[in-house]
Amino acid sequence: MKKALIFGITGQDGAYLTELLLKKKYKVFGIKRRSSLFNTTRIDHLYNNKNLRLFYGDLTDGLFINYIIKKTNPDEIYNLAAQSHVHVSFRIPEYTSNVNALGALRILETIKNLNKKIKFYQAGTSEMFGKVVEKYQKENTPFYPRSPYGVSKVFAHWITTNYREAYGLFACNGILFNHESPKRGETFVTRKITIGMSKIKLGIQSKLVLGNIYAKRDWGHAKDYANAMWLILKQKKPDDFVISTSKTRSVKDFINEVARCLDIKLTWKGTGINTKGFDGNGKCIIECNKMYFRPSEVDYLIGNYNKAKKFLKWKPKISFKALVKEMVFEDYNNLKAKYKNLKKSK
Ligand code: NAP
Ligand code: F7E
Repeated sequence: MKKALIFGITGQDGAYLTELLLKKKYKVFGIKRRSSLFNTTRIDHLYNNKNLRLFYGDLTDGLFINYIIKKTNPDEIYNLAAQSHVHVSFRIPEYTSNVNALGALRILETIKNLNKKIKFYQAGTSEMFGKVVEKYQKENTPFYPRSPYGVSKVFAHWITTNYREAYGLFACNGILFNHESPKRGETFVTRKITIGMSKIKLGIQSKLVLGNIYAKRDWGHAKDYANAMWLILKQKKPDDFVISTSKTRSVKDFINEVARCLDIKLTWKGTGINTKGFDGNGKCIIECNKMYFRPSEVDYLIGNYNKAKKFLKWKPKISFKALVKEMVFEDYNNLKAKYKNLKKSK
């Protein structure tokens, strides 16, 4: 039985990857952080699976990392743990770097010292391309990160490459473009929109306030992307892969698709930060505020996933429309049920 150790198991990707690995009959060890509230909601449905075991731990704690890798001695390690919010990284750059950059180094150094046969996956990101220097970003497109988050991930990328070249580790970088799902964190823009607009439709929120709605992203589904992570470690030789859909859309396009799913007749007026969205009754339901703008922004991302297609036989299966529909359906129905129960209990 293959053993996998997942750092970041309680996050969006951790949940999809755990489902996949358990289905493939892996024994899965996962690291969860100590928190004053429950933080295992995304994997609670897997709790009774006898092949899943969770440990408390933190990527900032080198002693723990050494202990847990020694104890579990996995075949594969997936490093999905990160302070993953770009805007927040401007406020806590040192912590972001400690977790995202040094965290990866701590794992690699332990693998090097304990068991060089362990395969390692590093969760890299399109944010490394930042102010893009090529129309379609691929594995050898130069990086130009635009946030402490992006910079921390560039370090993690190159230290992974360095340990592969210097010590012969089976260490791989996935360079994943934005991927979303109903399990997406609620402060990322897609989930903020599906929740906010569902609440507006249900009459429990009057307005959705956003930042730069003209930024463009290449959005895929997290389930497809978790599958790519597993395929990357299945290769004969360690390598790096871009995972994307090769389509780009603005945040405004995402809002329009959500409005369509919720049957909200949305019209727009104004430009730039003064852009406003109105419902069928002429009521302003969307506006922009400077507080959600970043000190430096990534305006445009679109990936070229040809290498993954060729070597991993991977391609995205879930379309943009299906992704938005699934997210809206989940949020709208859960909020409707919650709101109904709240009304009853009053
Ligand atoms: P996420 O939902 O924010 O999950 C991050 C995970 O890391 C959570 O389990 C979190 O624990 C854990 N974590 C945070 N700080 C930690 C620490 N100090 N020690 C141990 N664990 C810690 O992120 P995601 O969307 O699943 O993304 C997974 C990985 O892929 C991240 O590294 C992210 O940077 C990267 N990535 C994401 C995307 C995307 O579009 N989703 C694209 C490219 C790359 P809690 O649950 O306790 O917070
Ligand atoms: O922002 C704009 C914002 O926070 C997307 C992380 O998973 O993907 C994610 O990073 C865009 C940006 O994702 C709001 O300025 C407008 O241009 O959803 P986001 P992100 O920054 O692209 C990459 C690949 C990762 O690796 C990261 O870990 O939307 N935007 N208004 C807003 N963004 C947020 N969060 N909130 C707003 O109100």
